[in-house]
Amino acid sequence: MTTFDNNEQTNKDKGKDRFTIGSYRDGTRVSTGDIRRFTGIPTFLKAPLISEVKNPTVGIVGVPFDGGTIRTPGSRFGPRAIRDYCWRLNEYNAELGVNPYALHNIVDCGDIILSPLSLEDSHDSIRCGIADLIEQGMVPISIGGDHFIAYPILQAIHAVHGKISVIHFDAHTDTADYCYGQKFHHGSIIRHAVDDGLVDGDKLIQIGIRKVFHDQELDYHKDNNIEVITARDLKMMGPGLRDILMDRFKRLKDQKVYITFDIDFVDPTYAPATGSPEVGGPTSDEALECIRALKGLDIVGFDLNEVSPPYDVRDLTSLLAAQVLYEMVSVLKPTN
Ligand SMILES: [Mn+2]
Repeated sequence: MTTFDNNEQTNKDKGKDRFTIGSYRDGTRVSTGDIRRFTGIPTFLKAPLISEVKNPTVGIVGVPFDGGTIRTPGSRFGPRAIRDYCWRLNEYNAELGVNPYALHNIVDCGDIILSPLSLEDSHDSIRCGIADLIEQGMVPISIGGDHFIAYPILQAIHAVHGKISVIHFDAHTDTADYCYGQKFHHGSIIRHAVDDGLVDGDKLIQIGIRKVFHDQELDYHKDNNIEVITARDLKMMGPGLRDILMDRFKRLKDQKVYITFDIDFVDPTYAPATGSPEVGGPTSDEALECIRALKGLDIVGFDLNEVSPPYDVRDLTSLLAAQVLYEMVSVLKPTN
């Protein structure tokens, strides 16, 4: 009977961890460290479900809400597509020299159930859902959905950790005011986070900005001492980008830091599937280096938003988003 090693990185003892062809019972849960990872039920990072783990420490949850989108919806399908593409990942992160699966009890928490017809109800569902994960001892990583989801998440984070620092990756500032007569939408969440006192402006860093809608837009940033690192600034940092950013982040060293990552931060060549693509952005390599630069910070949560699979090309955006998610868990301080 033919058998195979089922773990390409850690299976040192050839006599152990072997399986037999045709064992479908074995294949319903297939981890990232398993060469059969293109099979099995897809979960975020091919992690077990929350119900399968005793003491989960990192909870990844889908937030399939795109009712905050101004023009181009579709990101409600983001969590599903990103789960599907996590089969490309493996366990060991060679760039950072870590195996995040060994440092954390990572679980897939399923999706927050919400109403596509009510921004108000969905706001409450997201806030309560994230609060619940934190209460259970998990660092929450939320997969959108449009960028509106970051606002109720920040409220839940603030309720536990108090005032936090925020690093915001995006092509846009998301500090717009009313739109179609509505105060709350995916382009105004950062303004609300600052105005509500969830984060102080001088503890907020925005990275990748390249679309400024009018000449007064950055006045809000000056008034609130918000640091802006534009896409051009990033490009000028060159190949030493990771170290330069790490240096810039040092001022947040003693703070609790929350990271919000809009996939439109990345150039549409690498991430075409998003509702508000802006050319002139970072490459996929530069985007991953930006995440790696977060290592060492006291990170209390992440979100990854605005992946809109209906606009994808050969699943490029889902592939990148899965890798971004993997880099996120790779920079978290050990939680178990
Ligand atoms: Mn955004």
